[in-house]
Amino acid sequence: MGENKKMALKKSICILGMGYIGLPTACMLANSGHDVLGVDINEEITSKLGAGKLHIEEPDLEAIFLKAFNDKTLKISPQIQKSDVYIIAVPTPLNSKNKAELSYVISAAEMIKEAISRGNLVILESTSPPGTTKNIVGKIITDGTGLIAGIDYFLAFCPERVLPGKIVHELVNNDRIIGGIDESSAQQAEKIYMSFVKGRIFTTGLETSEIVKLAENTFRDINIAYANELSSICGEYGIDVWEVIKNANMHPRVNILAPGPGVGGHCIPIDPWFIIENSRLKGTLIEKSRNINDSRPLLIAQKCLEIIAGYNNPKVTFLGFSYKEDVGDVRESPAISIYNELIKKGVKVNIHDPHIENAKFATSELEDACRDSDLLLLFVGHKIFSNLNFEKIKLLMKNANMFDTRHFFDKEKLLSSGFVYYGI
Ligand code: SAJ
Repeated sequence: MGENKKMALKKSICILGMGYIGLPTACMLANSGHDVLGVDINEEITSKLGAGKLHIEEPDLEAIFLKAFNDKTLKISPQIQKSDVYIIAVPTPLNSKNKAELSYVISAAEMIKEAISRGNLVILESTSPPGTTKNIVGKIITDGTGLIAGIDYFLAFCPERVLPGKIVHELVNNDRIIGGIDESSAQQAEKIYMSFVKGRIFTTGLETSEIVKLAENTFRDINIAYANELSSICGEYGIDVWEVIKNANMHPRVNILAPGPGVGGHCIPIDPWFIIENSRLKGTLIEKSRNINDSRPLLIAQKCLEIIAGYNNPKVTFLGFSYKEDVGDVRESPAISIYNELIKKGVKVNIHDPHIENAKFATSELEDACRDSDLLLLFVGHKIFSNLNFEKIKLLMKNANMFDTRHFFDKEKLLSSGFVYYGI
């Protein structure tokens, strides 16, 4: 796009929520010719970002943030300002009743209500149950201002689809889906994303786009639940589930995902609940799959307890603790449930995870974490664990047991280093 055309499209954009999605999106838009204001209600976050420092770890984010920050195309504030476009990218966690906690979306919409003018565009990016954009965001704005979505202002839902650890790359290259309350709303939102997205952009209806997002993550959750169930069945037959999956996946239309110690993160374990939140169907496949995946950490903890049964003052060492490989995020990590169960049973637990900086779950250097340990529990296969020296590690341990929950290590190598190997 020529510089002139870019300038003609220049908008003032206010993004509410400076987390894993809002911040990278703000940087992208700020580096694509727009004037962006990043807003967050957490003053610790705004003061850190306002001083030019990141508060989250994500590959390649620092470079795009510093460019936008130094060019002054991205400014940070705890308060909203009048803008052409408002994008809501706040968390939508799950409450204790497995329902969407929409309080952050509600407060963001209430902030927008104070600033919005006729002709503006409002976009919800936060993953939400179907109907949220119109019935929560739209309603708050209409009730507060009298402005009607689709008539007086544009309203769209544009879900993020990026994979933590690859956010910057996927923000640009993934296809996007945009739902509008009407066609012009979808088109207005499309113009905004076109300024940095290289993937294709598809437009559809508002509720359709909301459910598309949930359907994607639910598909993945069900597939993982199937892999987990298959691993239990194969276990009963004494068959290696990894060998089964590898061979089944050679079929051109089969792609079974990997069984593991549970499903974590802020998306896959949550979105399936949003999809059924307002449905009258009972006993859904979606709910059963959730329950299968949620039962995994306890199964893993029980297996650990079986392995260390009979040892005096047993000690287990986690290799990796974050919810998935090569990220430092412990949110919703199934490792926490395994950890709590082992502690409850009087087991001493050490953690070695070079990606994590979390005061609650102190992680130690590899040697310290393995010293006098009875069992290494490979919870997540960070790349950094690929070249561990098992001969050296074995010398530090009291009992050289390895429970590899991800089929990450080479079993033969461990056996020849003198380890007893357990898998799932
Ligand atoms: N996991 C398995 N087996 C597998 C794959 C994953 O047990 O075969 C586990 C992981 O260890 C992890 C959890 O599932 O604990 C989730 O990890 P993930 O890599 O599947 O997904 P997220 O949560 O990091 O990102 C997902 C992505 N969604 C899809 O791939 C459909 C991402 O594209 C979404 O943008 C993101 O959710 C989101 O924000 O919704």
